[in-house]
Amino acid sequence: MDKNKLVNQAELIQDFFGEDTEPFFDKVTQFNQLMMKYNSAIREVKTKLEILNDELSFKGEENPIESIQSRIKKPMSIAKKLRKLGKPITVESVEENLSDVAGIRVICPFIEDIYQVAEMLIAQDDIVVIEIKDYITAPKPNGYRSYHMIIEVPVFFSKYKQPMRVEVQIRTVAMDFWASLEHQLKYKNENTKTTQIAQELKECADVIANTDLRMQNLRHKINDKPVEKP
Ligand code: 0O2
Repeated sequence: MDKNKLVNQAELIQDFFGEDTEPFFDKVTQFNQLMMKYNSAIREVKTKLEILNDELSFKGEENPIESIQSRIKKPMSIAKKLRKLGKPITVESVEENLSDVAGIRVICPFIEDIYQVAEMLIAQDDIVVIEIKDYITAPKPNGYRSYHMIIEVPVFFSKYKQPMRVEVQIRTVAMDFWASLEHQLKYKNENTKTTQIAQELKECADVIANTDLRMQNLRHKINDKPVEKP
């Protein structure tokens, strides 16, 4: 941002609060700069995924990616998570302790597409894998399924390059449907913790997982590939 604009904003805030707001203003600027960096990292990873999808589509293969969503964690969620981890709520602490400020969700048509997308991304030599959690092979007890990766991608700024962490969640359309609704229900109502509702949610997740597998097998039958047992 241009320096005069920053000084003007600082003066405005100072007038508004009627006291020395420099420390506050510094922190806000530092925080916004960090969020700008996470946004840039999201753009880098999103572009990589879009290129992979375009290339496969060009080769005449079926698109492994249905859609890509992204989000930057909100300041309040960042603060809550740092508090939960018992870490200081400072800008430095965000970079040091959180890996999911920048998040990308990749929605794939079929289960096998998830692993193909993950492999293609990991194979790129500027990507460093920090952590993988495969909640498809080992679903969460509540039925949640998704493939999670924490990766580091280098982002080139005007005077330096910085590796930035991004959380990538990859899941099928069906897994996403379940996770979105379960998230909504959990957010709206604490009752989802009651055994009966939790049990029903888990059953729905299992039905969906079975449907995912059947759809994949149908794809194999149509394309003359080996069929997997549920
Ligand atoms: P948001 O708003 O999506 O960012 P941690 O992230 O370290 O607190 P954990 O369990 O070690 O927690 O990380 P994990 O398992 O990789 O899960 C992180 C994210 O996965 C969550 O982010 C959710 O987006 C998603 N997720 C994990 N479990 C569930 C689940 O049971 N149901 C649904 N709907 N989503 C889930 P956040 O930070 O919780 O939320």
